[in-house]
Amino acid sequence: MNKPIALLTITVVLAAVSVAAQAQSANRPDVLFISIDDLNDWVGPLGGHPQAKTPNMDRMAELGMVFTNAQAPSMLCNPSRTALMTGVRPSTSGVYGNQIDWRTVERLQGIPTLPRYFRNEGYRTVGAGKLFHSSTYSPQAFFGYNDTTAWDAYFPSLERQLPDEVGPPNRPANGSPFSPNFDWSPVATTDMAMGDGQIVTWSVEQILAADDGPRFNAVGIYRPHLPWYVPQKYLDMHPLDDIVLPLVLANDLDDIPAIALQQAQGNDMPPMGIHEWIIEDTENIRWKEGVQAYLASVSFADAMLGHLLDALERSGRAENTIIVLWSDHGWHLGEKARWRKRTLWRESTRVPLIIVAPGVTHAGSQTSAPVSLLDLFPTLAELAGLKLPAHLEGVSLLPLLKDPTTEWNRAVVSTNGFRNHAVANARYRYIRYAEGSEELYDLASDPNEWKNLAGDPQFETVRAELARWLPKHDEPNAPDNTRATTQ
Ligand SMILES: [Ca+2]
Repeated sequence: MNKPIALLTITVVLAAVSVAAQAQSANRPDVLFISIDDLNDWVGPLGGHPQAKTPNMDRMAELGMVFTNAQAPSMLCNPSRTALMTGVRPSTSGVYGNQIDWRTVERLQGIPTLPRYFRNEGYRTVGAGKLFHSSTYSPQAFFGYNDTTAWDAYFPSLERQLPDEVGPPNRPANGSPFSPNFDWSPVATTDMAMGDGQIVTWSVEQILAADDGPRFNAVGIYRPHLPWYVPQKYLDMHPLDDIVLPLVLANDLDDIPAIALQQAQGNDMPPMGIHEWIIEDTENIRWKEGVQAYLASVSFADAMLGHLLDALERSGRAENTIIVLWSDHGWHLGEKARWRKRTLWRESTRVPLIIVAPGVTHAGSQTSAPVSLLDLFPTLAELAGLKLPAHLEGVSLLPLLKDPTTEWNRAVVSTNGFRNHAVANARYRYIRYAEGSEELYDLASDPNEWKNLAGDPQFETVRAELARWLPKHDEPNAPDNTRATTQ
């Protein structure tokens, strides 16, 4: 072969490779990545509360696949979100609390976060609202730990993930003795003037924007995070007199290790635990008001989701867009005499997870296979046809998305601080605390986790099988290095 022909051949080959790369990039699916903060299983597709009204989550469930046994990597915003976004477990990174800026943690240096990874691969990445951990805005407050290298555009800004919003004139409006954040109230404003309304308005513009190439649109909806301020119409959807309270067993805590109660109580605020204050009102009006306000906040968040799904339909790109909806952890509203999160019980660890992947998922499908939010990074990378980074500790859910009956002999771990873990498989949940005490629940016969079976010799094989999945390594706490205080 003479030289000119060789050069010509090389040029033609290079051009062909380049065209192929562009074609591959152009064919890659878009991703619409939606998180809803502090959303527990009180949503239509999971049936955690009989009065949940979430028509848009129901609609999304009809489009794709619902995971009915999805577990959070941790039960607090920062460790859960950091794990999802980096693909690294809390027990590997040492990020267990909200006071740790993951960006400075040694073990996570050089690891691309999920949106950064998609950006590196040629995606246009845009984000709005709380995606990485962030506290509400105030002049003194800390803004959060966004990956500022991950985005082509961000609302309100790379440094500030949450916009201002209107609250009631006096806080707390519910008369609670706790921080002004533990509050609920109707607010006299429109949906789109709310913080989430502003986030969704901006995100809808991004979804409708005409541009070429694959895009990764991320939207962080903040409600039902406290405070539960929503327009009155959402409270009207859940009349106070009809509110059904969660089931609570009177002596439920008698078979729980002392360390579990200490950890749960440590998250309440002095001088009195939240649940004590709630049930001080023997008519249960406070409890009903709290449940009503949470259900109303969930319905508000659902309405926000509806705007995003509508925009995607209008954009003409729905047929080539993967939609994923997730929450960072659950929430107690009185179950086990607890409010808030940060426990290893199912109310804290179980999260909504819905994935719509055109051409992959089947409409209206669901699976009870145990999965973790850690699995989202590899799943989305594989769905987009990208090479999986080596550092990921989750697994791709693609086999389940294709076929919900795929055999799935896995168990997944949720972590609440150093060496405190819960392990969930298809039927049981096993909890082990740092000092060695344990809980074991059979969800098939005891979905409320009332009867601790950890000491029952009949379940020794079950206990041992679950214990096998505990992390082999527990990284010590990374040092607190910020002023963040909210959850
Ligand atoms: Ca019990």
